[in-house]
Amino acid sequence: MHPPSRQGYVSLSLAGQGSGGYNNSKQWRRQSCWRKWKQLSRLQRSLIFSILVLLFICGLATYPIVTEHLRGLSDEEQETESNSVLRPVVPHVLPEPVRLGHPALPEPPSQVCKPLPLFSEESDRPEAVREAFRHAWKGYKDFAWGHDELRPISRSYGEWFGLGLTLIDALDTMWILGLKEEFEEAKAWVAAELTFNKNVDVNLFESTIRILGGLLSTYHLTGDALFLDKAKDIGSRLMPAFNTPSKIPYSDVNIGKGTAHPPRWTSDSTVAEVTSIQLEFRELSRLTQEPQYEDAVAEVMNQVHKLDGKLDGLVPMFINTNSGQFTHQGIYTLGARADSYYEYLLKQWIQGGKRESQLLDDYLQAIEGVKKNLLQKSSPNGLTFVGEVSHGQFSPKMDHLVCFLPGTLALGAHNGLPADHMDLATQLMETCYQMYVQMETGLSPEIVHFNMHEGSIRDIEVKLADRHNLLRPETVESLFYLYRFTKDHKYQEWGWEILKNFNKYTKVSSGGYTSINNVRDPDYTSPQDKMESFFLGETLKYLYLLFADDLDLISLDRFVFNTEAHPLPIWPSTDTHTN
Ligand code: DMJ
Repeated sequence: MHPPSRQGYVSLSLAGQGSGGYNNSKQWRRQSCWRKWKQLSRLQRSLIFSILVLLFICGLATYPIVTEHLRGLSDEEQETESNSVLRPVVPHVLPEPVRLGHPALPEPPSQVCKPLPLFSEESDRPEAVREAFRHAWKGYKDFAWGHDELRPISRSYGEWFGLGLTLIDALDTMWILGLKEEFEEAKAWVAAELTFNKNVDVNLFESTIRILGGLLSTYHLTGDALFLDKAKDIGSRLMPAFNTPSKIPYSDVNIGKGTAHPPRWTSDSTVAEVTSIQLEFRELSRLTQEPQYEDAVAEVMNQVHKLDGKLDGLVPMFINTNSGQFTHQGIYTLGARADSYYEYLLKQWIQGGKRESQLLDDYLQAIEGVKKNLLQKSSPNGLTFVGEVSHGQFSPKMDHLVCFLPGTLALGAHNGLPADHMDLATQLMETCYQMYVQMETGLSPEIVHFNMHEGSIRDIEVKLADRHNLLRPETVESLFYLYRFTKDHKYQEWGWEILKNFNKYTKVSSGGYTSINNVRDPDYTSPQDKMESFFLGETLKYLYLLFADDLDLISLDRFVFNTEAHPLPIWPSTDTHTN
């Protein structure tokens, strides 16, 4: 039945159609609508037409207001969520320290690492690093202030030495990034709270590179004597470590009692540890004009220089504090326990104005040793990598730690060492980048193994136990050096990808970033609940310097970075040596 069609009335019927049975064909519906339209009077038709036009105009006019409102609502929802669900109010100083290794129940990963809005502007990459730093700092400030490390998921902290390690490690980063407010807060804590008169055992190497190095570098950047005073205090408290039969230092020092000892199970120290404290102690001597610091660390270098047991300049991993000899010989690596020995040979030579030829000779010989014994190419794509030798057998294993090497090689070439060092640097840089891009999260695992047999399907393999990422800096550190020396923007692009993936997979919504256990599963990264101090001290600093427009910011012709990314001055050639 059709509605009555009378002139002067607008009547639309939406009721049942026609008398025939239900016909759903499009054609029937089209015809039926058209028939109805034709049955309307001219007045009815023009009225409907005008209403539609009016509705269309109103819709256009109100669209921006409506969308604005919706956007506002969703922002509010997001804020409510982060405040009430993911960000409970927690006092700065928590009553009970939470021991590392016993994490509180983690939240499901979807909530823990929920992707946050990344950055304001892709184009402002230095600002994106500042944002990342602020986010990391917020977590530290809210849940771990004055303690060693943030545990971002349990919103608590972990102690290692009980000396505010993250805060000290991050001081010069804040200065370089121009985060004045944050820097002033941290400085106030150093002035009021930081004391080394504490009955605690600290690791000589870690406290030298992070605390002594961090304080010295902050002193140089700011000129504030507070940091030099603190540096002198910790430096002198570390000296008992050198009271050993061989003068090769013990690994641990009690900075309150003034006693030192090796680890409980051995009288050995790690070679990288005893040979990577020199930049800092030498600088302390120069500033204080007190030679004992430099003397102590120079003695270690002189002894290591003369020792038997090297393989073409490559050192074993352990050295005995009684005999002063290498122990557990036969393993040669550029990774854990040996890495920064090589780095500090070159950097001491640069720091001292390129005059100490023994350091240079040892460095050059070691790089030849790397080329001869450790360098190989992977299959199928021929990536150049640095493996290990274990009792005469080559192993295609490479730690992420080895990725400091491209940067160090490039620094050497920049300082006049052979040009083929730069070629090797660019090849290894590509490999380190591939260790990131070939993973499902775009983040490198701690250790990789390279395939070498012909016909391999992929170049890189990762063992189950090696799939973690600790927010380490070595690759972005090398990207920084390579970019500074080549100006090739691809290195900035690579660093940008890495930063985006740190943001995507390791950023914790309530503040901070976390190490993860599995770089191979983007859906279940298995957060470890720990933000290492070097993420703020090194990783973010190198990323910032990689993106900075000013290529002279912390010029590599005036500063040398210690192994924890704390820049120390290259000594002016007019400087008199303390020795
Ligand atoms: C840092 O403490 C230093 O870079 C050290 O030389 C190696 N390990 C960490 C970063 O990975």
